[in-house]
Amino acid sequence: MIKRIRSWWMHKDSPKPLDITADNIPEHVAIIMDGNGRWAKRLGLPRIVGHHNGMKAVKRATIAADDLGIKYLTMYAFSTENWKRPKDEVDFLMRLPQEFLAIELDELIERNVQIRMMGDKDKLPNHTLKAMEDAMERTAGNDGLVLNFALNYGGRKEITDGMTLLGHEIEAGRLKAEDINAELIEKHLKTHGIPDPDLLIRTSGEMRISNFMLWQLAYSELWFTDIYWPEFNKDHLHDAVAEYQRRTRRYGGLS
Ligand code: V0D
Repeated sequence: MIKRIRSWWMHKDSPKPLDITADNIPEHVAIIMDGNGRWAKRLGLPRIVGHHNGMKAVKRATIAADDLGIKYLTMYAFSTENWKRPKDEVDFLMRLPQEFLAIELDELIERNVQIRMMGDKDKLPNHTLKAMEDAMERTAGNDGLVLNFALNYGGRKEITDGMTLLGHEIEAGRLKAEDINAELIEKHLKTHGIPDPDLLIRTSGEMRISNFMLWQLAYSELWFTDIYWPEFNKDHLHDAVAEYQRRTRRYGGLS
């Protein structure tokens, strides 16, 4: 007998019982939030309107993930390559964390969410960093959903920086090359303490990893959709999780 999560039956805006079971919810979902600019262009709007509506989709995805019992949600908000965009657009993007937190932080705290950031803090404007550090501090004692923003993040840079740290430890005589293993490498990545993503979602039709969590996605299920990120809502997350469960269904309790 397949057990379903009560809240899905009872939710008044959920028209039909969902094809999701409570026993195999992905612990960590990572999302490449692609298609904000294309969504805006299709509507004849400036790109920044797409980014702004993308921010609203971040909120929807966070609430939907929390309601499903997902423990870690990692969102690719800004890549190490995004600095190449026009200065006006970068400046606008760098104000979104403050704006998001000003609107949403209280509700996220009520939900016991922990806000974290993964990426290089150098190059981020002070106002961006301050808003995020304040939110991280205020939510550090929470033990609910971990909402992890990848910001000024790149997978190769993450691995390169980790290898530099290991190199320094060898130079200092604290480590032998033979002692390097996967566990030690993981400890030197920006995700240390966070399990690998079970499920990667990418919107907007591209079917690439694009330098996101290269090490951590080694065994993740990948789910792609043509919809643009600003259109993303809980039904899309439910579709992704339902597909994840179809792929990983464990009959008879053996993995
Ligand atoms: C634009 C789509 C939320 C992707 C989502 C600076 C591109 C909307 C945040 C955010 C961005 C980051 C940290 C935080 C709270 C919120 C965000 C950026 C871009 C890059 F603590 N949305 N969002 N950050 N976009």
